[in-house]
Amino acid sequence: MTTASGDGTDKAFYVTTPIYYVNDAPHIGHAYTTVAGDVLTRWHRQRGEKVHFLTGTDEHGQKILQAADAHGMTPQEWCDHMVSTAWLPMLTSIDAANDDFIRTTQPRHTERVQEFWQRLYDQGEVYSGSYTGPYCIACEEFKVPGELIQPGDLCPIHTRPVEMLSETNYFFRLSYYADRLLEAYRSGEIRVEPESARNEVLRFVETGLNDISMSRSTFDWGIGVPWDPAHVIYVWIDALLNYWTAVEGSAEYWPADVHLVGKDILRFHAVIWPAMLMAAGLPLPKLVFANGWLLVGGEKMSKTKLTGIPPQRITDHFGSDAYRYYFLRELQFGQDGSFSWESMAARYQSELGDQLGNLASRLTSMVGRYRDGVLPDAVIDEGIAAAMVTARDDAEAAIDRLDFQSALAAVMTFVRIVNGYVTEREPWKVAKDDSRASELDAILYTTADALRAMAVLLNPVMPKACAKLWQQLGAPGELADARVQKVADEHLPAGSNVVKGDLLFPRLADEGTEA
Ligand code: ME8
Repeated sequence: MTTASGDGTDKAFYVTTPIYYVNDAPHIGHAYTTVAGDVLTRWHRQRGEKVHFLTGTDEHGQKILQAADAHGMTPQEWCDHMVSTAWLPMLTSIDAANDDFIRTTQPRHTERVQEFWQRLYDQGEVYSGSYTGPYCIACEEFKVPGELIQPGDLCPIHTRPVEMLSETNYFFRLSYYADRLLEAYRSGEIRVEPESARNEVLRFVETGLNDISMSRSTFDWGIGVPWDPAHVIYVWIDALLNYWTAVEGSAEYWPADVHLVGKDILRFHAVIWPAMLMAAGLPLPKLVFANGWLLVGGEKMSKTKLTGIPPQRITDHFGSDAYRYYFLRELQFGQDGSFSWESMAARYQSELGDQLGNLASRLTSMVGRYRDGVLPDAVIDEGIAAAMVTARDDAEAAIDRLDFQSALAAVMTFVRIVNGYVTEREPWKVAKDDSRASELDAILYTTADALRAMAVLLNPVMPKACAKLWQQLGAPGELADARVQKVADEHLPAGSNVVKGDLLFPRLADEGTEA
């Protein structure tokens, strides 16, 4: 059953990722933001909320045009090729459960973008003017001269030379919205997180805003400016609208609850986008959350620097569950953090294999051996029941802060506590003494019920392993219908058929875990 989202209305909890450029194939940096969005989405679904998760691709602009040219294709052919061979398969390899996938070349987007800008033009929000400044094609953005890296006038994000671009085109009067933006940040109408991102945005807007050019006339791969066919709409101004066009601006979804973005595109989302919405008289997204850089060997992963690792290289070896777990457990969401094959392998073995997987296999074999696979009737140990409540409460609170690392730490602490409980109670010794049968029943029941709770709490992160665990425990009903809020109130029924199935996280050969 689907109920309303947490705010008591029928509006869905609406989560978005950036729409990614299709000039190249995805790497683990893109998958990082998408995994975070997916876990947030699945967590809210596990609460029984109505959720809408959007991701997609950004297909216009010079960068895409250049990539298509370099491959001898038309831009549309190139986009179609990249979406079907690289971007959609990426979602499958990380097991993303998005509700929609928007492409900015789809008519549902292009038509609404044109309507949106025609309206703003008619209202006098747009004027014709000219601008000259340093432009980075990789960012598709004019740079402020002071932020360029010297010597050589390099883009601070891509460390490659910018071009001087001089254009006569249309401008959106962004400057007019500076005060209203500051007011919206201060009142909490739009939240920008983490704190470092909020401070950056405040500092940026407090110094005053320049109007921004919203059209291009030197190339034609874009959405036509409706009142002037010689221009196309600037790719960013087109792309940002995807969050709104994808849901047709419907009040069932809009405003978005969370825009997840990388910190490279924070200003677009926390400054330009809300100003566009203000100009159109539309409600602002509630939260823009900027994740940090994913670093590899100390460097930001990047397509342009050719340091990108395709997600599939990791999921092929470790599986999608471990992939999803690792990136959210290892890195503090909102801060920079490093990926390495060694730390991935270490977490897989120690936390998933030796802790969670081992606990499940110990329990299922013991119920098989000592109770013929039938879960005995008993009451859950009080200490474990209390630890279960703590794990749930801590994880719930952490998810509401988008602190995935602490949420997972809370659940894994519970896993360690239960492992410790089993080791301390020594059920293998208790089983040798028939007069202690009810004590053995209590240990088996407590452990099985704790594993049930782990399946519910970890399902948003590791859906495949949790489905297996649910089935091995003989838990009733669908895992998807087990509510995270009730995880400590509902219990496994006595008599459940417990089966020892495959190991949840089998030991892996070293092959493929190159440094
Ligand atoms: O900017 N670490 O698309 P893009 C963490 N089309 N996150 C990373 C990352 C890294 N090393 N590399 C990429 C665009 N990301 C625009 C967005 S939205 C209306 C338009 C993630 O293909 C992060 O979310 O360059 C970053 O913001 C995004 O990918 C950039 O993807």
